[in-house]
Amino acid sequence: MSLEDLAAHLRRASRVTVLTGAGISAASGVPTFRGAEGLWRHYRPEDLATAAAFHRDPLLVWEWYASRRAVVGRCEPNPGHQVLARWSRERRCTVVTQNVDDLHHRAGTAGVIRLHGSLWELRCAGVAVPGDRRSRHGVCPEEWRDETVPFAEMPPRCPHCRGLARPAVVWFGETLRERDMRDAATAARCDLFMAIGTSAIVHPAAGLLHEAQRQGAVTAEINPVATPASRSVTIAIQGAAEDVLPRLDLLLAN
Ligand code: BV8
Repeated sequence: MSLEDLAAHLRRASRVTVLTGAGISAASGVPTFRGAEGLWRHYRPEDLATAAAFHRDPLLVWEWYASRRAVVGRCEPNPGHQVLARWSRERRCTVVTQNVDDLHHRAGTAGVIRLHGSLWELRCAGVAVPGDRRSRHGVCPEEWRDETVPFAEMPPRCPHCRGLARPAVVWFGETLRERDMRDAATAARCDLFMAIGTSAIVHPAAGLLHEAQRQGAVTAEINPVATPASRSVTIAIQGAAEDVLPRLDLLLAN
């Protein structure tokens, strides 16, 4: 199955859903998770992106998030983001992302469903800062956006109770926000489901492709390498998102 076949399905489809992972931001300079560049100070992401790691050493976890914010803050959306942004505005597709870099937003993508939160949003961790009697836990704001790099203070504090703040992301072992899961399940009821730049390993996000397939959708994958999903999709395009999406867009224009 070729890129032309995928373009044909795109032309015919009325409901298209795209699930993106770290691979779509690779060309922007955002390190992916798996593979050597995913490691930080010899920690695997799964070691740091957990509530247990945060309670064990909140400063270490915040230093990791601060280093990712510093990197992502210097990155710009790439042609892959830009094509999906225009398609979303033309109501040609719904974008569901696992990424916390907000590059889809910065590309102007309409109606992005963020499954795992954002590096640029914080919330109260509901715990006092160790040894700081001033900090107490009250009725704190749900979440707030903070794009300052570097932070004024480390670890960042809840502006309301001066307790610890935490990144407003979904950590391993934490459930996704019900609203996001519901919106993603609705989006999986589509004619064409495309998985772009994801290793299709992390659940429940990886399950969405099988959910869409189960409901009769044609499925496609864009990834330079094979993933656990490659054998089950209708069309597997081995290539980089920042190259394949503009070519696909051109085919659609003809
Ligand atoms: C949960 C936010 C209820 C934080 C993230 C079922 C089976 C097995 C395990 C589980 C299961 N259900 C639950 C689990 C446990 C766990 C899980 O899935 N573990 C994995 C490791 C096996 N899931 C959870 O804990 C979820 N919560 O289920 O709660 C529950 C609780 C307890 C027990 C049971 C149930 C929460 C998951 C969310 C975790 N948070 N991020 C942060 O970012 O700091 S996940 C994080 O990692 C990312 O958001 C993303 O989702 C994932 C990384 O995956 P990818 O984005 O795909 O990136 P990766 O680097 O892996 O791959 C990049 C791909 O791009 C590669 O294939 C590469 O070839 C390709 N590529 C590279 N360059 C390009 C490219 N493609 C295109 N173009 C290019 N240029």
